[in-house]
This record gives sequence, C-alpha cells and structure tokens, in this order.
Amino acid sequence: MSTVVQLNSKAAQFISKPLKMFIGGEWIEAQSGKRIEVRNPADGSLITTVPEADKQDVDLAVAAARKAFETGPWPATKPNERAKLLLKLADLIEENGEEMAHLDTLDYGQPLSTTLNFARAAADNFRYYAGWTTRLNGETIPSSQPGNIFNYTRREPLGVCGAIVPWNAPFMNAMMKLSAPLAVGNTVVIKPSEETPLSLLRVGELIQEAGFPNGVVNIVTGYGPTAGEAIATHLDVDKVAFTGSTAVGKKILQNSATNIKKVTLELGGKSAHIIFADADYELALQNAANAVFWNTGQVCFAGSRLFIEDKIYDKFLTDLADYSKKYKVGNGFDPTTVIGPVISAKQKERVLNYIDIGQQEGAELIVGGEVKEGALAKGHFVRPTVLANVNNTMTVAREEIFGPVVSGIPFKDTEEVIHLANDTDYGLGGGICTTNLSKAHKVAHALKTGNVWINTYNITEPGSPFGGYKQSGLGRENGFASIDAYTEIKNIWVNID
Ligand code: TXE
Repeated sequence: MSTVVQLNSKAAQFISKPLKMFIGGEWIEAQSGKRIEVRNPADGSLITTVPEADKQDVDLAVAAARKAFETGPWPATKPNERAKLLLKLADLIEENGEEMAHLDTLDYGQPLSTTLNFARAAADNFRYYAGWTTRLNGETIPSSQPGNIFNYTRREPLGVCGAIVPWNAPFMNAMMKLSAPLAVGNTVVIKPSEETPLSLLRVGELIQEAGFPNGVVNIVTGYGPTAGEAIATHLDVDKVAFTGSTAVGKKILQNSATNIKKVTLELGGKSAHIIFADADYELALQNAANAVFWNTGQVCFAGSRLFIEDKIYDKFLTDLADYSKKYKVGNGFDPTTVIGPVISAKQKERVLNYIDIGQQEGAELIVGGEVKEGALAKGHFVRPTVLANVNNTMTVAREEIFGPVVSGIPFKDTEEVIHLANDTDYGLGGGICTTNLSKAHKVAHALKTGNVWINTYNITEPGSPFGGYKQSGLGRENGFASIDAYTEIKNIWVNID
C-alpha cells in the first residue's frame, strides 16, 4: 500500500481563496459576475470556481496589454532589465515548483513526477528566453544602390499577443506562450483552458512578485467559444498562439483573418512510432509504452500508431500488453501512480467510444478499457489500452484519440512503413526504433513530421523547435523559431550622404 501525498499547504491555501482574473495588474471578477466550476478529474469533486470571462473582459485585458505596450512601455524596457525579470520569474517558479506541480496534479490528474518535471522545465524555458533578450540582432545588408546607402534591419515586437492554452499540460503549455513573447517585448493576454486554470492564476501572483509592470501579462479565465473567440477576433490583438484541437485551430485561423493576425498553431497528431525487427527489443518496448501512455496519452505527439515489423508483430504486442499491465492507474498524488485520469467525463467517453469503434471495425482489444470498479470508478480513469490487428484505414488509426490507446499496425519493409506513416492528415511527432542508424536517418528524413525521435521519445527542450507538418499546426514554438514568430523585421534604408 502506498500513501497518497497530502496537498501542499501553499496550494491548499491558494485554492481556498476566491480566485479572480489578472488584468492590468489587478485581480478582478468577470463583469457578468458568472463563474466556472473547476473539478478534480480523479474523483469528479469540485475544487473551486474561477471567473467566467467573456468579450467585455477580454476587451479590458486587451486594453491593459495595449497600454503596457504603447505607454508602459514594456518594449522600451532595456533588454538586460527584461532578462532580469524573466530570470526572477524562473527562480520564483522553481522555488514554488512543488506548489505549481500540486496545483496541476489536482487540476488535470497527472502524477506528481510528471507535473514536477513540467515545473522545472518551465523555469528553464524562461531562463532560455531571458538569454535571447540581449541577442535580438539585426543585419546590415550591402546595398548596390548609387550613392552611400546604409541598409539595416531591426527586430521589433509585434504588440499585443493572445495565447489560448489547452488542459493536457496546463502549466508548461502556458509558460511556453509567455516566455518568448515577453523576452522580445510583447505584452500578452492569455487564456487557460476552462478545465485547468489553477497553475496559471498562481503564476499571475508570481509575475506580480517578480515585478513585471502592470498589463504586461493579463490572464482571463473563460470558455473557448466566448473568451477564446473574443481573443482570436479582436482587432487590437496582433498575434494569436493556440494549442488545442485541429478543429478549433481552423476556427482560430479564420477568426484571425479579421485583422491578419500572426498565427501559430500547435494542433492534433496521429504520430507513427516504427519498431523494426532489428531494434533493441527491451528498449523498443519501453519506448513504445512511454510514447503513448505518458500523460495518459493526452499528448499531441503521442506515438498512437505503432507500426511493428511483421516478423515480431504478435510477440511485441503481447509483450507490450503485459508491460502496460504493470503501470499503476490511479490518483496522481499516489507516488506509485503512472497513469492518471483523463481530464473529464466527456474525454473519457470520447476515448471509450474510440475503443468501441476500433473493435467494431475489426481491431482486437488485447488489454485495457474503462476502470469500473473501486474508488477509481468515480474518476475519469482508462487503463492503458492495446488494440491489435489495426490497419491504417481504420478510424482508430486516422483520428486523434487523446487517451491511453495504442493501435498496433504490422508492416513488411521500410518502403511500406514510410508510405503508411505519411498516410495521415497529421504530422507532429514520430519515432523509430532500430539498431541500424543508416536506416534510422533515412526513415527520419522521409517522415513528413515536425519532430522525430530515434530510439527515444517524448523529448522536448526550450532550444529545439517544436511543431507540426500538415494539419498538426502552423509555425514552431521554442528555439529561435519562437523569436521569429514573436517579432517583426523592419528594414531601414539610410542615405548617408
Ligand atoms: O480542445 P479545444 P478540447 C484535441 C484532442 C482532444 C480534442 C478535444 O484530440 O480530444 O482536442 O479537446 C479553447 N475559439 N486536443 O475540446 O476545444 C479552449 O477553451 C478560441 C489536442 O478540450 O481545442 C481551450 O483553452 N478558443 C491538444 C483550448 O481552446 C477556443 C490539446 C483547447 O480546447 C475555442 C487539447 C474557440 N472557438 C486538445 N474553442 C494538443 N494539440 O495538444 C475552444 N477554445
């Protein structure tokens, strides 16, 4: 028997007070006075409520962000001063990392080991972008014009950036949408998912404590079709960064057309994980499980289509099923838990429905499905699920399930698996397990996907560009790609004579 860790006292204190939105440096209610219930996915209980913002609240937040941008003025703050603030915030996130992790585990159910890692990674992300503040170099360009022309470029911030965040790694996803824009001098209006607002609201307090000027970061809590849409359509928002479903991503793109906002989208995936017969077998097994079951499969780059060379197909899937049975499904505050709940009753129903559809279309359920018995029955738990005899045309191989479900698909040779892996609307992640490095690189080059992991999976870092081909997204986050996405390039011509 393992003991469930008690909720950290600071996290408990945070959720016991009335939570408000952070706009223009003030903590305020929604103008309508309406509130949203925030529930614990591990047992369905009510944690707290947060304001339900709509268009008028977004208008206030955008006005505060605009003021901080134009007259604050955040962009004119010296780069080394902006760096200091980002580094201070990184330190505060690290010092309060346990509290942030507890808030996320409470809010979206994943094990503390996962949410603690995200808290550390978020601090590192701010440190990485603090480094960019003093490196926003322009270019001098040789001119062939007659006379004496000095031709140079400057990188300038875009203005007010909207950020719309999902629930599947709430804290980390939100921090990635603050660090880069703030480093280069933008101001931000950010909306967490209605399912998981807690850790971001706490960061609002840390932002105040770090000493960021009022209005540089504004946090609105609200639903997607109201508050989210108000951000995407707003005429005074210069950019929107969105992580979420492809369906909503398409709406964001349309809504952003109102004033030709810059847009970056991190959307869904149906990533291929390719296991060749010459792979290190134990490593491949571990990778295959980790690639699709980590974060309860609620990962946009989850290796949910598992292509296995036909020579080892039956044995590998049976062994994977045995391996996944060892994963403890449970409350994220239990240190032995590996698989937490999915986010909501709706998401659980969606995942279970896909498992049914898979079987109706001919797949075989080797292991997994709903947890119906015991204390976990009250929460939104789904066991690691392995489907065999899947082919690439079945619904479970085409659509993003976003739960702990893997579809095993056999293949004969390299040419066939490249074709199958690329036969999808998505292109976010991809994995290759083989001991033949030449084959690994050839396949990696052939995959139409933004990220490929060879003999590993699930690694991301602040310095590495992350994003998708095809309907998995638009643009990249992290690395220099984010600097590019959050700046305009201005070209200036000077007649020196
Ligand atoms: O996502 P939504 P949902 C996928 C995954 C999942 C499915 C549904 O397949 O099963 O989407 O999840 C805001 N204008 N991903 O319904 O609706 C919303 O408030 C502006 C993959 O929760 O896309 C939230 O903040 N914003 C994914 C955010 O969008 C809108 C992560 C995500 O919600 C909006 C999450 C609108 N019209 C789900 N409608 C990934 N790429 O990692 C909603 N939102």
